[in-house]
Amino acid sequence: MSTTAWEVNFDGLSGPTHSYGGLSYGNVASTENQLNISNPKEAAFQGLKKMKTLHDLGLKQGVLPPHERPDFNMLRRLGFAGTEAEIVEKANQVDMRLPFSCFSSAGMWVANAATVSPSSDTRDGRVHFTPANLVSEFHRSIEAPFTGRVLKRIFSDDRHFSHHEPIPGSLYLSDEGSANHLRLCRLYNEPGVEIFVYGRETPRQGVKYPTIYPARQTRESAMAVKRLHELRNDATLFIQQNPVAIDQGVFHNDVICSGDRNLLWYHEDAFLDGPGAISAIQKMCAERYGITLKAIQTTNRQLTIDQAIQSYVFNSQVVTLPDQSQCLIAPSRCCEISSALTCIDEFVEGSGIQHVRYVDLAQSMLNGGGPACLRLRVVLTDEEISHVHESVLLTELLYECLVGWISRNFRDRLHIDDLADPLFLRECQETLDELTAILNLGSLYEFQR
Ligand code: SUG
Repeated sequence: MSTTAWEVNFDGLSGPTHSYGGLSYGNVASTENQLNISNPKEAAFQGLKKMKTLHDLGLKQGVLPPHERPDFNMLRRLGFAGTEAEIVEKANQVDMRLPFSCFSSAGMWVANAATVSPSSDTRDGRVHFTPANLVSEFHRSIEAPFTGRVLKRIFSDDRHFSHHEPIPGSLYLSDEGSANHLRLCRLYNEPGVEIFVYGRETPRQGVKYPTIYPARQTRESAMAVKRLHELRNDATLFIQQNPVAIDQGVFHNDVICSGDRNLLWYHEDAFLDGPGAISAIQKMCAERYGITLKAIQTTNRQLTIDQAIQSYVFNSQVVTLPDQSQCLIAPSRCCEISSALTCIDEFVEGSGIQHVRYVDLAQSMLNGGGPACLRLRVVLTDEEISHVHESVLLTELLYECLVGWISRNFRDRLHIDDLADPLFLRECQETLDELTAILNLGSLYEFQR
C-alpha cells in the first residue's frame, strides 16, 4: 500500500474548573483525593506540555477543547433554582457531588470520549467515530453531546469521516470509549485487529463479574460500536477484563494494558482468561493480517495490581516516531516507585523500544488520569489529515498561544466555595470564548449560541 498513515493523538485540554470531587467510584485516586484543592493552571500546563513533548518528537498532535463548565443548566434541570450562588448552595446541601459533577473538567480524559476506527478497518473506507455514552458516572454521562459536536466540527468532511450517535444510555449498554479498545496492526496504513475489552455483559452462568466496583464497559455496547463501524467479524475480538482487577480499582483496561502496532504490554491479571486472550489475539493477528504479535507480560510478582494503579505505568503511551522507532511516554510518578521503574526497564528490553520519556501529569493523576487517558488516538492517512480542521493541530505558534491563554485565564487554586462565585462563571465563559477563537472553532458552546 502506498498511502502514508499516522496515529494522531488528540489530547483534551484541562479546563478552568479542574477539581477533585471524588466522583468516580472504583477509581481509587478520585476517591482518595476528594476535596483536595486543585490547581487548574498547573493541570492545563502539564497536559499541554505532554502534547508539546509528542510534537517535539515529530508526531502529529491535536488539541480538543474543554467542555462547557460550570454547567448550571444541568443543575437547573435537576430542579435547583435561583442565582448561581443559590443553586450551588442548594445542590451542595443535597449532595456535594451534584455541584462537583456539573463543574467537573473530566472531559479532559478523552480516551473516554469516543471509539474511533481508522478507514483501513471499516467496510466503507471512512474513519468512524462513536462518542461514548459514559453512563456509569453521572458527571461523565453529560459529556457525550458536546463530544459529538466537537468531533463533527473537527472531522467535518463526510466523504472521509462517519459520525454515529452515542449508544443509547442504559446500564446494559454502558460505553467508555477507547479506554477499553485496542488496535493492533503492522503499519498504520494497513488494516488492523480491533479488540474491545469489556467488564460486564448480560450475566451468563459460570462467568465471574466484579462484585465491589462497577464494570463500566459492557460487551453489548462494544458489539453495537463494532456493527456501527462496519468492522470485519474476522478482525474483531471481544475480551473480558478480569473482575478481580476491576474490584481492585482497574476501572478501565488502559490502566493495566497498553499497545501500539504489533506490540501489546499487559499485566498478568488484565484479562479474565489471560493465556486464552493472548493466544486468540495472536492467532487473529497472524491469520488475518500477518501481524507478528509481540506480547509482553508483566507478572504479579514483578508488579502487583495495586502498584500498577499507584504508578499508572500501563497508562503510558507507546508511540511510533517518524523513523519507525518506538517511544514510551510514561508518567513521572513511575520514577518514585522502584518496582514500576524495573518493569519499564524489563518492558524496554523485551520489546526493543528505543526511547522513554517521563511526563509530569500530577494534577490529572490525582483524579486517576495518566498519559493515555488524556488522548484520543485517530489513525489518519495524509489525505484524511488534509481534511481535518487545521487550527486544532499543534504547531509552535498554537503552543505559544495556548501558553498565553492558560497564563492569562486560569486560576492556580480552586476550592468548592469558588465555584459559587458568580464572577467565576463569567470568567470560565470568557476563557472558553477566547479558546474557540484561538482554535478557530466558531460558536461551539451553548453560551455562544
Ligand atoms: O472517568 N476521573 C476519570 C478518569 C478517567 C481516566 N481515563 C482512562 N483511564 N482512560 C474517570 O474516572 C474523577 C473526577 C473527580 O473525582 O472529580 C474522574 O472523573
